[in-house]
Amino acid sequence: MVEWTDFERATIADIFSKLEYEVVGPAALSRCLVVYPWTQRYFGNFGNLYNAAAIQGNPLVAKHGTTILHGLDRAVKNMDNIKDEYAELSVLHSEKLHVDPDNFKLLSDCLTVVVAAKFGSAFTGEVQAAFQKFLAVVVSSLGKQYH
Ligand code: HNI
Repeated sequence: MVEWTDFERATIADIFSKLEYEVVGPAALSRCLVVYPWTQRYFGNFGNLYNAAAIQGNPLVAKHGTTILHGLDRAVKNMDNIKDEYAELSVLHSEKLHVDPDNFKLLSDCLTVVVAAKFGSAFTGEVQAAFQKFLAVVVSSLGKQYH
């Protein structure tokens, strides 16, 4: 059971309330596919992922990036029970999609970069610490089915 301080709860709620999911989700997923090209292997049915421009302009990448942000929103709304909230998604990613769980961390780091760029100086060390903690719980919960 993860303990959250009032500051952490308020910070996570504040960050997500200011994110445009249909902008940030596609930006984070595109960045992950560009920076860590082996993650492209799971999206073989997404068409053209030939280079960074193709990835950034790919409508299926954009749609799926938005889906991922909505997936994260479920954790934001249920911070005291993220593991149960993600039980089904963890099974899906491990048993059906066979996504290597190391990739959850890579995607979450790309999301941090995108969020940091958006918030600029407001993304202080304390804010980042809260955000990283939240993402670490998400990554661990999504990976639960693997261990
Ligand atoms: Ni992920 C489908 C959430 C990381 C590959 N993923 C989903 C769906 C959600 C989701 C929600 C839709 C499920 C459904 O249709 O019922 N994924 C998340 C979250 C994270 C994450 C919250 C981490 C922050 N997924 C990843 C990573 C990869 C990944 C890192 C691969 C590198 N996900 C997939 C694939 C699908 C998927 C592949 C199916 C996509 C499709 O539409 O075919």
